[in-house]
Amino acid sequence: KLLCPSMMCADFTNLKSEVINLDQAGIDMFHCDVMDGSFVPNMTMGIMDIKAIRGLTDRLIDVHLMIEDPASKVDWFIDAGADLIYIHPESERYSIKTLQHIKERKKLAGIAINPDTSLSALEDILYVCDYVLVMSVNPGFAGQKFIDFIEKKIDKLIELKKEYDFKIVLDGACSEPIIKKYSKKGVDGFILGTSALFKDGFNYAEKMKELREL
Ligand code: S6P
Ligand code: MG
Repeated sequence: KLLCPSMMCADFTNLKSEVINLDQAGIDMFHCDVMDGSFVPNMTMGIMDIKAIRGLTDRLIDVHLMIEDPASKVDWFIDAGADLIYIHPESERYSIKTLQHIKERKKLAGIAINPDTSLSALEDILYVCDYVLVMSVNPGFAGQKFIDFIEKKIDKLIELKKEYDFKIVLDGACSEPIIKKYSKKGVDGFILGTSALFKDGFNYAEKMKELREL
């Protein structure tokens, strides 16, 4: 399974050692949450943070864009060093066009789906997705409660994986029991925030070993 630390949960006063420690602990992908204070009621990481992380690691970096009008900004994040960009179809009228643009730039393209959003209107978009990020909290903050009814969406997506070629990643309150349950079902990856990795003394190497074994 893909284990992706949510960098907004890291200690930014020590960003360099956080990146190096997480890299050495064997994480798969650095998850960078970008918010604009408009699509979601918060602001977190930006282009400079992504550039800084890019300079410190060869591992994959994904950027989760929780912003209005992502089409006009995806290039900024690709130029900053992102390998995978998630856009929200809720804030992008031409998702397929934007995802194709990401792929033309030789990067991985993903959609992120809010708990409110049903899959029924999104099926055609799956043709051009390398990744689908299912939100199991309302986007904006770490440390929220897991929204259980997204399980139905996950089950449908696991069915749809037989027809389309994408990976499913779960984002929001991914605790040990959730990771265990959903990886058994067929979810490919998990975003690790305060529920699984950034806690208990922050020994990343030890925690990552535990999480791998789940
Ligand atoms: C939320 C963001 C997420 C969180 C992550 C935190 O808007 O997209 O990536 O950072 O879910 O994890 P946790 O375990 O604190 O909920
Ligand atoms: Mg996220």
